[in-house]
Amino acid sequence: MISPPEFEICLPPARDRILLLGRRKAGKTVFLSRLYEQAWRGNDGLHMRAVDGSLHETCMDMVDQLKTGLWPAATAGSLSSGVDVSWHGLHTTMVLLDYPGEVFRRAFVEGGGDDQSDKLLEHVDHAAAVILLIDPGNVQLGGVQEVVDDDYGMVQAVDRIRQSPDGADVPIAVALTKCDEHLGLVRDSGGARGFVESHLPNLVRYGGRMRMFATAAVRTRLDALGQQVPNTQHEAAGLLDAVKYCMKHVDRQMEVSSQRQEEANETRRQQEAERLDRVAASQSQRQWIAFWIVVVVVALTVIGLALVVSFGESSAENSSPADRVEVSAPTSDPLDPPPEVPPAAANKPPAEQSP
Ligand SMILES: Nc1nc2c(ncn2[C@@H]2O[C@H](COP(=O)(O)OP(=O)(O)OP(=O)(O)O)[C@@H](O)[C@H]2O)c(=O)[nH]1
Ligand SMILES: [Mg+2]
Repeated sequence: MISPPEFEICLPPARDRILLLGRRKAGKTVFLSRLYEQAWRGNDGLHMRAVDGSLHETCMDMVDQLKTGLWPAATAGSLSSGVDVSWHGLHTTMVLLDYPGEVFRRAFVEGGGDDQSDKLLEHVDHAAAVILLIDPGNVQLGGVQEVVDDDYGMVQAVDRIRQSPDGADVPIAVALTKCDEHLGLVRDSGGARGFVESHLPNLVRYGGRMRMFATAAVRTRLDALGQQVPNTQHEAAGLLDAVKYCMKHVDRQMEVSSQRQEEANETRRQQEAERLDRVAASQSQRQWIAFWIVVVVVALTVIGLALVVSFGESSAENSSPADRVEVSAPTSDPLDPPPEVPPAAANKPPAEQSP
């Protein structure tokens, strides 16, 4: 029986996806659908095509809904889809992912442990590029718990990325969302970088090299009831720039990742071959040992039998005269004088003979 491998090579996870990370209401769904719609049209050079139709349809439905002045409902389930991305001769397949913002909180603030947040962490470990979606309105005006998501939660996320294999070079773009509305806040801090540095200094400390973008997936207008509703008449701003920044670095990142995978596969193949060699060697060693045991046993048996036989013969030869002397009745030599008859026997009259 072939024993299991002695140890496994731990392959670094393949980095094959652009990930949008953001808390609840950060603007993930609006960002993703507008980004996809813009890139699907491809006017700006960057083109995206969902591999399966569901993401394409969901994004287009969402954009349609925004056009009618409706915001999306909070995302209930996770949606991920492969997307072919091409830009300036670079072609990559990536996974775009949308999920409920609560999952982000559970994964990065509450320590995970449930299926959905574990899945999100797995996506993070496979990220070739990450876009952090942060609503500046939440950072500056949100309650403590809401700010914790963007401050502590984001720090946890970038730290995980930076500490993971090859994570130091994963491009991280920080997209400040809803800048149609919050542009004033961002400007007051000296722009997107200034805003992040002054309001989220730990993000910069743990994230290292990152690029900040002020983005607006839609503009807003007031409806008849005085509510802010989406206005899609203007182009989205900054979405494609964030993805292009990622694309510039992602190619190299994915190359390194696939090289590592290849090297790890090669090492694993070699170790497997060595293990099989060892198994075969020990099997043949065992067979030889069994063979020699049989040979020795047979040889000893033959020698033993031969000894018994030869001992029997020689003892038969050696022991006959003696036996004869001891066993046979003593014979008298004809030359010997007749044995003396005891006097009583000599005088005894001969027994009467019957007629
Ligand atoms: N002004 C403005 N508001 C936006 C924009 N994008 C999103 N919003 C607002 O932010 C809200 C949340 O946006 P979503 O895209 O649903 O946020 P999300 O991150 O997907 O939220 P969950 O699905 O709950 O995690 C929307 O209902 C809008 O009110 C934008 O580009 N500009
Ligand atoms: Mg959503």
